Amino acid sequence: MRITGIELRRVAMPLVTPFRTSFGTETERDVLLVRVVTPDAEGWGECVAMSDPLYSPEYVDAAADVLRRFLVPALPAHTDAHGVGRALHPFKGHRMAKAALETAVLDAQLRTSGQSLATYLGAAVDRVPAGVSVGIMNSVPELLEAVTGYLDEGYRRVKLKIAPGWDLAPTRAVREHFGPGLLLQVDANAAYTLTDAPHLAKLDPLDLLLIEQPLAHDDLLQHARLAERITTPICLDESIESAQDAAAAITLGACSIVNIKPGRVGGYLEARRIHDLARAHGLAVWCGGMLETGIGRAANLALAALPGFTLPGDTSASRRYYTTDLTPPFELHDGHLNVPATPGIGVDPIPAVLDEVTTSTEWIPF
Ligand code: NPQ
Ligand code: MG
Repeated sequence: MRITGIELRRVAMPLVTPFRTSFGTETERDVLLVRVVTPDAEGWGECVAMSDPLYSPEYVDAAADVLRRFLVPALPAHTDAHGVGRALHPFKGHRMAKAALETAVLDAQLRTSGQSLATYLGAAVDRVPAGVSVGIMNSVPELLEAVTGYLDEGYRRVKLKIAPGWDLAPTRAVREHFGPGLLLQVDANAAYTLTDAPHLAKLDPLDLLLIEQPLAHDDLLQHARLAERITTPICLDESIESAQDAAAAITLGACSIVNIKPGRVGGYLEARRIHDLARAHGLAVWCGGMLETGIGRAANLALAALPGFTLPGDTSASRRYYTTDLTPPFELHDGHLNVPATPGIGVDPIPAVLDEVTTSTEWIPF
């Protein structure tokens, strides 16, 4: 496949409601899109980096910078998704930027060959159950009202964001209000330390599916220690940036479940390697979310359709985050989202919407 040029496009997407986590509150999603142009097709990739380096060291301006100065110039004019991985390998880190570029190339490649991303990755199903991530609220009644609304929409699993001062009481309230049948889990986004183990152990009776990333992103060892002191299964998110990290976590006993986010691990090919590794070791995986627009959401649904994704993911409907999505909106059907079946990621941005939210574009010729 010959690349004729690559566009970097920044878009500003207002969120339907502020999203609060242990690391901050977001009101607008600042998204970097990569568009790869070839003679036969265009491909899209969405960079999941945030404006500020709060979730991980990456941030949008840095992703745009490394793409324009290093990653895009390193690509051969004739390449495919595996070739992108090889060309970018010498550059350390910047997995979110790499993922966006590799995904755009993969999308163009699959559109050219007429194959869907789901089929290419090895999808086993054509729809996936939808979970929802619920931000930190000002009060328990406000939280119960929000969860009620999501359950009324059909969501099959609820994840509560927690932080010191907003953990036991809200989680217990949700469990008591909605009963033992609710699939419930929590996400700390690295807000605790190992000295909090006795406190986190108080979540044990609440029958949670998992606790996600309780400790620091760069501390597998402490997670392994924590796993011996609580019964709630530990799931890692921020700590897993590669299949190598996943292998280390499994060996150490740092987690029994992995949240796979293609952006965080450098793309869909590495995401599939983690899926394969986890499956071979009997660990469950699920597909995380980074408040993607329809572009990233479509591709995540293809991944979430793989057979090892045995827990519902943070693959929510478009309207969970956006009043107007960049693509035709993803909607819940009986608590599920359909996996796109047309070539590549299976969706296109709506030109008028895209123009409306674009804040800058940059064309890099080949
Ligand atoms: C997580 N996502 O699993 C993340 C973290 C997260 C759906 O809970 C802007 C951009 C705000 C990305 C807030 C969910 C964000 C963001 C939270 C990602 O840890
Ligand atoms: Mg998380």
